[in-house]
Amino acid sequence: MTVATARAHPNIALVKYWGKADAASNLPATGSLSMTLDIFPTTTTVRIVDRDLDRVVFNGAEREGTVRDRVVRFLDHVRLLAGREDRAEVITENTVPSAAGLASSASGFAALAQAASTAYGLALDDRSLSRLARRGSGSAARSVIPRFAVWHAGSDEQSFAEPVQAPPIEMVIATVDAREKAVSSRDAMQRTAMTSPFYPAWVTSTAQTLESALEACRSGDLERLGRITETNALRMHAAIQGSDPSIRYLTPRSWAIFDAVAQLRGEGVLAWATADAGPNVCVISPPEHTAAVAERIGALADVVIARPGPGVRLQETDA
Ligand code: 2P0
Repeated sequence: MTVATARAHPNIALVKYWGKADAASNLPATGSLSMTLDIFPTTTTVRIVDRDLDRVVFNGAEREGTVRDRVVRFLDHVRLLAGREDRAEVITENTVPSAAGLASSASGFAALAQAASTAYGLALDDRSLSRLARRGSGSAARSVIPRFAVWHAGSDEQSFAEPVQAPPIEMVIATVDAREKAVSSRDAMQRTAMTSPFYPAWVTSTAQTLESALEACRSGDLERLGRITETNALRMHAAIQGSDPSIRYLTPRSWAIFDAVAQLRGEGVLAWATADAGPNVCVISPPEHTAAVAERIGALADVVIARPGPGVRLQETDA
């Protein structure tokens, strides 16, 4: 096959990935746990072409510079695996509204891993595909997997994501601020590891937290998983804020949402908040409580509801 199209969705971590054991092959310092969303897919077509250079088109615009370089480095790895040298055209349509503040690197590199490996004639199993996506962006390893995924720390061979069973959860995503963040997660992760005195405690505690979260998943203990999710996110932000120079992603509006979620819990609504490397807040709840969460949080920010979604899939290529 010389052309392939694949689609993948973003994921939000319940136990976060924040820090690398190895930057070259993108091995995480700790494992993480996530929900793949059913909204905002990224669709990528990779076509082998008779050209001297790779071509990268994102939402209709040809890209040069760092975005293209990162895609070319990824294609170089696929070519190494496939023992090929021919160039490719990569056409990506990303539907994450920039206003939603969700990163597109997870869905983007998951879709690219599937499309590129197929176009270059590699038939990868799920583990190998997740390991490949990991090299593009750590969190992309998890977007290969449907619904809920655990991404393991360890060696290159060990560090893939695989499915886990979890209690029924939906997510209310609150957009607090859609502007591009001041410090990218890749840079902030590195600064945290290099300068935050809380980083070693973050790594040690998160390894234990992941074990507890997996236990909560196995026993279907939603309340335990919810508490773990909120605590783990706040610990990550504490470690980030401990960097020098300090980085602060959460704004007063983010904290207002955390407060509203705590208030909802006080009223008997099961809801827990998490936030990534930016001010937006995601709130998990069982399906029967999602409407109450969306209504309360919707008074503070724009909200959209996400449910557990599909893993990466090949699609028909148009034209
Ligand atoms: C996560 N984040 O677990 C964490 C929580 C953001 C906050 O994974 O350098 O874009 O490409 O491996 O995957 C964002 O980091 O970083 C991220 P790279 P990535 O979802």
